[in-house]
Amino acid sequence: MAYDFKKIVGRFALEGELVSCERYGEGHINETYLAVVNDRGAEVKYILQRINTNLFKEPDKLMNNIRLVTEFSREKIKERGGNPDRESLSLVYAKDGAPYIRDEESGGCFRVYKFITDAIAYQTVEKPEHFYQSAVAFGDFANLLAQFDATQLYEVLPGFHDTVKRMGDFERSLAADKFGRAKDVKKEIDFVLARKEYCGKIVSLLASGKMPTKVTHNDTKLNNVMLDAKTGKYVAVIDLDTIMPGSICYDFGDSIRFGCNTGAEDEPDLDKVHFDIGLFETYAKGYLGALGKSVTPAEKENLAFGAILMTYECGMRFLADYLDGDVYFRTHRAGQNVDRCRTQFRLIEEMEKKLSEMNAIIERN
Ligand code: ADP
Ligand code: GN1
Ligand code: MG
Repeated sequence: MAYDFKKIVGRFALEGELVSCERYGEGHINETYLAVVNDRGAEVKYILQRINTNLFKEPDKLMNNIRLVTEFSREKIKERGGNPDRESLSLVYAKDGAPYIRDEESGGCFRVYKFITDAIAYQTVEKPEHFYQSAVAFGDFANLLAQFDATQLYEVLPGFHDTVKRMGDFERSLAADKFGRAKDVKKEIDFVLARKEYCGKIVSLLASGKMPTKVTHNDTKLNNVMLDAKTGKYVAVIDLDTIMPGSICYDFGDSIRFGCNTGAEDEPDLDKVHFDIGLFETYAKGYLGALGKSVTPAEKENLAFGAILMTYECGMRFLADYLDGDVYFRTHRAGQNVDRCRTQFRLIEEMEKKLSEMNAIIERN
């Protein structure tokens, strides 16, 4: 789809003339663009995103969450003497004051963020120190939001990490088998079904109150943190679409799922895909160190299991999306969602063998 970017960017309260607007980043959900503006001779960058409204059906509510969270975190960062434009995702509001616009021509909903300069969102762990920094970033982010009034937040994607619900969705995709693809992924389907007992564990701990429900990020991949291009230190946590009530076991687990993989999330050669327990310890140190005493015993007991659960959930979602015809996660080639689910299942097999070692690491950190 070709958009009239000049017109779209022109509706936001920013100075200057649009020079270029190109696709950017490797997110699976939104359409992200790097917009470069010439402001009286100086080039200023912005992130323009078309919000995925297939998924976020109520952009008003989504964007109100993001407005509240970013305004809150900007204030907190100012209080601690930091630079809010760099250390927090910062919205550029539309000229009418709204946090996003609806483009009449394309029907698309667009938002603009200030570009976080001199920082990188890594796709894989190139240095353990980077992974450590992402752990501290998500830990600090959780601390920052601990004082945020969660009742203000709308649950944009209800049951996002409710694995019992996710299993229901998976079974519906399997029963429908819309494209006759189930026969090609029998082994993968059996892998999911054999582990159904994983689904209810954290959900029921939260429901019974044995584990606290907290404001969580819920999409804690390494490429959702910006690290300083020079020092490698963390700068900001980004991708705030999924901030909702949840468990820190989800946030911890999702970081491990992505970052402790020695291969890419969609690596077709499974010989390259292993669970790196050294990186697990690196992340645990950073995350638990940042969270300090706020972690409860029930959370601590389930952090390592959370890594298996989040990997299982994500693998199940990739497989369900393959069965549904690749409609949810952005794909660039045929079979990419199958490759993605296979890497997740390889990681699970290895984590299952190392669960007691993983728990021991959590214990000593
Ligand atoms: P998605 O929801 O599709 O994952 P993200 O919000 O994570 O979209 O953005 C995709 C990518 O764009 C990020 O991984 C990062 O590389 C880049 N990005 C997003 N926001 C910013 C920002 N404010 N400054 C610099 N880069 C950004
Ligand atoms: C999506 O938006 P992105 O690429 O950061 C997805 C996550 C998955 C992840 C798998 C809103 O994250 O839940 O874990 O892909 N986000 C949403 O890489 O569904
Ligand atoms: Mg992202």
